[in-house]
Amino acid sequence: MKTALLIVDIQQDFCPGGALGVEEGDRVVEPANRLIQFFEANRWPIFFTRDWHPANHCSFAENGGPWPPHCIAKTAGAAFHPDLCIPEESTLVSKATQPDQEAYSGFEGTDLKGQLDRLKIESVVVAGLATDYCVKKTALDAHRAGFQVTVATDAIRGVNVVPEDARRAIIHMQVRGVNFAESADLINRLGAKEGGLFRPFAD
Ligand code: VGL
Ligand code: ZN
Repeated sequence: MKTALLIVDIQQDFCPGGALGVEEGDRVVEPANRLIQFFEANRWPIFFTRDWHPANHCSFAENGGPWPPHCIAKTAGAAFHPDLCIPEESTLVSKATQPDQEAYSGFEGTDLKGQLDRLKIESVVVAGLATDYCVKKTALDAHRAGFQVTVATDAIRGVNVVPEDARRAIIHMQVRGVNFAESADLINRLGAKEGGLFRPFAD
């Protein structure tokens, strides 16, 4: 089964100190990098989504939305975390780029589905930020589009506007048929099953 990696919104504004900092958001970088390097070593497709808003985006509080201004296109806050590995071959997916449209899912208003289909992808691994918004919506849309979906448990963190939102989001995804696994287990399993470079992790 051909698998792609979807890295969701690991951007400065979603990391501690950012405009919409997620608690421990930067902790996803290390496990995400291990997944990225594994996919890159196998020459399997990698997609990076990014929240890429215009300065007058409808999700910002000044325009009646729920969020402080964040991930404004081309600003430092919209940049990927500086330690995130971005292989040259990978594909960038910018979303929520229109002033009057919110898009938590990497599939909303983008050609992500078309790109995955053209590559004959059947399953996706999802990691990134934030568990209770863009990771959730992206994973659910991927599942709805017919892909087998596995979310890397150690490579996601939630905003938790309401305490336990991230935990509830995980249950919601599980009920809908999304799978969950630790990144090291995923790598070992994909390496063994799909004939990928097998680089088992000791821990
Ligand atoms: C996100 C809130 C607002 C996300 C994006 O990437 O999860 N959350 N915009
Ligand atoms: Zn946003």
